[in-house]
Amino acid sequence: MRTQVAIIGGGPSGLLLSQLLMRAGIETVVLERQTRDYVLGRIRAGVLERGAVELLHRAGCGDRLGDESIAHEGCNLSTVNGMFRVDFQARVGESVTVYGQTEVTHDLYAAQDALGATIIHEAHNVALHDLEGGAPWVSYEKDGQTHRIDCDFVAGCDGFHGISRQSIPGDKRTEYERVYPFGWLGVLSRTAPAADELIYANHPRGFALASMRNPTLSRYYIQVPLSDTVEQWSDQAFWDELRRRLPASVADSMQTGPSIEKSIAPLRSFVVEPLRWGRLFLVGDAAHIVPPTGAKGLNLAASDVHYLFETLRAAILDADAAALDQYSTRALTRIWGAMRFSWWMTSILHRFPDQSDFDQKIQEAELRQLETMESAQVTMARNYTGLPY
Ligand code: RFL
Ligand code: PHB
Repeated sequence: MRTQVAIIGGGPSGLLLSQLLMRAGIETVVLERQTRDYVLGRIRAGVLERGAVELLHRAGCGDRLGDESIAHEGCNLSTVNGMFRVDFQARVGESVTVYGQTEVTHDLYAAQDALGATIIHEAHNVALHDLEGGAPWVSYEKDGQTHRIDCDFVAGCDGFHGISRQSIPGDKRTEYERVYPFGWLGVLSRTAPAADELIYANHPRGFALASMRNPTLSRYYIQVPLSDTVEQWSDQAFWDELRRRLPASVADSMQTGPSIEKSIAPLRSFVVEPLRWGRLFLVGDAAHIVPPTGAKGLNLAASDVHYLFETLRAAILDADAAALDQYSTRALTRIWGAMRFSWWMTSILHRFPDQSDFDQKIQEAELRQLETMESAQVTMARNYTGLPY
């Protein structure tokens, strides 16, 4: 088989890139290791920046998003001293959009189906070849047979545990990493959200987040030690702990119910540089991971896709080979901005096991500044609603 762009990974990055390229008249093939149902079953992000929303509209898959999403003009931060709100609209004239990653992925699959896209699921042992030359190719196994795809470019959209990043020789890439000493236990429940807007809570027992997907579907998280397992946490234990960490006014009236999904995610900051090796380009979680505290992972994946789409379009349609050199630098500037913000949100909201009294006082001072200083709120609101592309 031959195509112009071979895309490894059929998550949001890979599908959105394929969708934009196909609409520009560029051929793609997407290779995904899992089944479609498995990809659609993953519960992840819930908050979209304007840039991501606009890109989804540009890709022709914004109809349901336009109808069913919820605009949030601010969010709440809860501390031992009470709760305060950061008004995004008042501070920077922006909002965010609440719409689940599951729905985004669903819409992307529907749009890809409508274009007749080639998406090969259950593609195993994907390997990348001759990335440095002018004629790269990709091999994979399916149903016991080995297949070959010849292509002009490879987009590595295969997430943090994919093979694309590993295909860059170790001495040609630099990895920057911070691993946090805790994880998030998340629960999805068919209950009305606890509040109209998200609540990020800093509590002596650990961080908590009250989020949502729609008026009847809620998403909650609590900080847990990395040694905890999902089996240790009954629904009742989860709700009891969440109630302790949220403001009493919210906890007392919060609806609870059976969990539809329950999982633990570790928290990590990670970036690889550069994002290009010959004809391979890394996109989304394959290139970087942020802790979910800033709601940036999916949004960064979208901005990477935007930059790579522009790059490939210029290289393929306008024969502008120089454009290929710009992707990594352009994307990394925005990536490090989101890295800083996600690290900062994580550091002011969680309890660290080795936190000294000094660290504790600094954290309280950070939160007090955010509560009382307009300039601090402007910086937070600008980052949360999304740095410019
Ligand atoms: P994905 O979604 O991991 O998709 C990669 C795809 O590649 C496939 N794959 C392979 N395919 C072929 N061959 C191989 N060797 C392969 N290896 C892997 C995988 O099966 C998969 O289908 O990466 P992508 O597309 O870059 O998208 C990134 C986002 O999924 C991620 O950044 C966000 O979910 C992060 N995130 C959040 N982001 C936000 O912007 N806002 C949020 O509110 C937010 N909340 C979250 C989050 C992530 C979370 N978890 C579980 C990590 C909350 C949580 C709890
Ligand atoms: C979510 O709804 O899953 C969510 C929202 C905000 C975050 C992280 C996750 O910062």
